[in-house]
Amino acid sequence: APTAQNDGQPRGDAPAGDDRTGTTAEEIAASFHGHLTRTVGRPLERSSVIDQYHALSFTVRDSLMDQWLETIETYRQEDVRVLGYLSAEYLLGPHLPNDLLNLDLTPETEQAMKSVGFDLESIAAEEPEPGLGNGGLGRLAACFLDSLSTLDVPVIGYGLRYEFGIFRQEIVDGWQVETSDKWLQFGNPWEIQASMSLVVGLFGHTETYTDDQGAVRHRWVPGYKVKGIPFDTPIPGYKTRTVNRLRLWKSEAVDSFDLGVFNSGDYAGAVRSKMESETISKVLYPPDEKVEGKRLRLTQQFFFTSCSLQDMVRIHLSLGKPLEEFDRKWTVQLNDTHPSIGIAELMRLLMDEHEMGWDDAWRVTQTSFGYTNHTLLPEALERWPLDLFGNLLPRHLEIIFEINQRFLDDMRRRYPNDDARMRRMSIIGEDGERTVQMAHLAVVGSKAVNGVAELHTQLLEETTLSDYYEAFPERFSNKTNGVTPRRWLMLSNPELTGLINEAIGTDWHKDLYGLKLLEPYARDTEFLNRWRKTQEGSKGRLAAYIKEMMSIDVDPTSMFDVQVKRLHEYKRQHLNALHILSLYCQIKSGAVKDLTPRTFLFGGKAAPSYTMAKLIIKLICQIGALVNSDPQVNHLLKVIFLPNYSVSLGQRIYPAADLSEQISTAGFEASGTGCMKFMMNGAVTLGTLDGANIEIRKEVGEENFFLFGLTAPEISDLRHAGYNPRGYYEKSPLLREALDGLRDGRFSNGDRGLFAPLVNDLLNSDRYLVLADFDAYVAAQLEAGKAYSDPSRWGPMSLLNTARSGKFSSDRTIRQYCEDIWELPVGKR
Ligand code: T68
Repeated sequence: APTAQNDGQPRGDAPAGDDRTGTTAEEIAASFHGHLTRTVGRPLERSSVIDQYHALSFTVRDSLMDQWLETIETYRQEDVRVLGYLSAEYLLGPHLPNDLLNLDLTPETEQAMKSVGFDLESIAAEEPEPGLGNGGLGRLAACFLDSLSTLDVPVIGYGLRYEFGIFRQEIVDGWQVETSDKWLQFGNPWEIQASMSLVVGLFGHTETYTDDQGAVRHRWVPGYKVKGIPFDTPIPGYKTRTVNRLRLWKSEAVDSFDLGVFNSGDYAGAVRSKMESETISKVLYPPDEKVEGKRLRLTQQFFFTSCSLQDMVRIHLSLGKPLEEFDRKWTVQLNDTHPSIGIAELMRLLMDEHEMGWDDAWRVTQTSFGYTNHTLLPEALERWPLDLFGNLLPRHLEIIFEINQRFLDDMRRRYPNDDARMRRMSIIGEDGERTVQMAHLAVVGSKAVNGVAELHTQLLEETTLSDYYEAFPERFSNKTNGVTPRRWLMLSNPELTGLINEAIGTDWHKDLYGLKLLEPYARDTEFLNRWRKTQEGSKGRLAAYIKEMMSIDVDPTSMFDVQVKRLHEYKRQHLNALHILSLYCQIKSGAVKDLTPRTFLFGGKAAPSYTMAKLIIKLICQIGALVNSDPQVNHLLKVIFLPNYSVSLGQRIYPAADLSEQISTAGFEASGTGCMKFMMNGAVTLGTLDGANIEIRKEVGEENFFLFGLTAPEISDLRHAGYNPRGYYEKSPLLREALDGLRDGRFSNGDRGLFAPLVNDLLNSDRYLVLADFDAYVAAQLEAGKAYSDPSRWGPMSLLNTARSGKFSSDRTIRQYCEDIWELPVGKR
């Protein structure tokens, strides 16, 4: 049972009227001064920038609190339906500048800081980025929260409060080196600890007993218990009074210190339980190319999911509602399978703790959940070994067995004598080691299943989940991803935003389709000149950053060709690298003399255990060292690997990009979201027909997109027919020159061993068909270079990319989830 002192919701009287606290520069300065002296405890004259950052953050948080309380109070009084968004990751990025933008207080705050002799930008630069996510999936959750608040949709985002987020990446001698991310070390002014806690069980055994009414019931007797403590972060919408909450759970020992053990002289033993419990929310798992059955990972997933569902049940009961109506009050979205254990946990809570029968509990559960899939890679689908699962969560395994049995009985009636189908559809995998297949549990236990781009959803339906699609076609739908234009255009690119506002006003801030009004300016030479000047400004600022961080000069008038994303073989950063090597060889041999000058920019982290991805980083850095120092080449080419790619670094990069590299093997990138940020900022895409690229090309028009490569069906046919990469190597002189050079140590000071694993893999297996697409990629690159050198061609292309990016706002995505899955009204406040 929850040990809540209150209902976990901060209370307070909602202020009437529209007045916010501290909305003039004078009020902000006064509040800042107050926090600096009274909260932080430093006199103005002797305060450090980090002190100032804390004081200003508390100032901004104050102005969020009234609206926060008001939002909660409104939700309570209007008894609204609420979304519980469950995600193991939230890649939020810095709060301060974003919250100021959403509160519409940036100019006043700049002025206030100036009045006390400080600079807002330098203060904001002190914020450690909350990196509680790995990449696209975590960043999507963060964009969704911004859109949900902006559209006044009631949501609680639930997740884990990792003490250490995604590792920091340093590049040492061209190799990735990981260091830990101590984002909480100086405290986090944006979070508020709620005065309550919940208890989560682990391990132990199950029992069957007869209750007072003579009914046979089940219960779980956990062998171990941990406490979940909620930390809330306010999530303001853009120019709305809605402030939703992100609730992240920290794990603690139920009794942090065993005095009995301590008194008996076992000092280490006395703190062991505390340490073991706190380990659960200690560190974010970096995703590997292959998911591993690690018990701590399942423990993390169960811990935050159980806390979150218990919290929803608790709030539900505190409103005096029966649990039979849980699915009317709540809609629960699973961001991938990481929280899908919630399906068994809600069943357990309803049946074992609240005495509901199976059928009612199943109806409530199945109509509460929705599941979003983010990957087709078979090795990335979560499967837990049965013994590990049953040891940690014995009652949940029993429940899953029963769900599976009832489900398969049902299927056997629909598909008699089809054992192969039953084996394929079973939640319990029987190929090799027996496993719990979480994607199957998620589909069986949800009312709705969606993919994240049209192609991805189609492939889910036709391949990975085809049996389920056949059985329940009505459950499936597509929800193409989106990104928030507030952070990814207005905040990261204020100069372009200003230019757009001047031309078409500001309606697009909340309805990105409004950018369509820019289209006529594609024929306005004067406006296009200003468009280009604005982009050159962003490129100049990125060049200055590169100079400062890496002491390398890059030419802001060169074409900025950018690939930033996690390192993975399917994303094919090595295809990009091979093309650069080929250009280098052609310049050296004199085969190429004039070339549109290019700066190739890369950024992204490799999973620490992913050796090949780390070798690809080394390759890019090695090419950089070679090219950047060669006077015969470096006026035409520069190659930069920007270390520690993150949300804040992304905000510097997207506005400065001319060309957006989206070159994954068709059929492998579920959606991609970086592609959308580039497009909004006026970069032109060079890409394959994969993920959201297809929809980008459809929106922007094929004449404004550089397409290359095999299509998803072609890729799959080629693989089935028996793909032979060597054939492509033998046919393409450019490819041969680049790969031979790599193998012979031409680019690694004679070291033949260094890139041998990469070359061998490409020649002998090349799972992602890099060689098959190489020549087409080179041709598309040539075309893009030519287009860039003609401003009268490039200018309209760039502008039309921004003008036609309206579909890729996460506001559109959220509206679709609200209408089709969540049954939530949008923008009613
Ligand atoms: C990404 N997935 C997809 N996964 O790769 C990308 N995985 O195409 C899509 O745009 C994005 O999701 C949003 O839908 C991920 O980012 C992970 O980060 C991840 C984390 C843990 C375990 C497995």
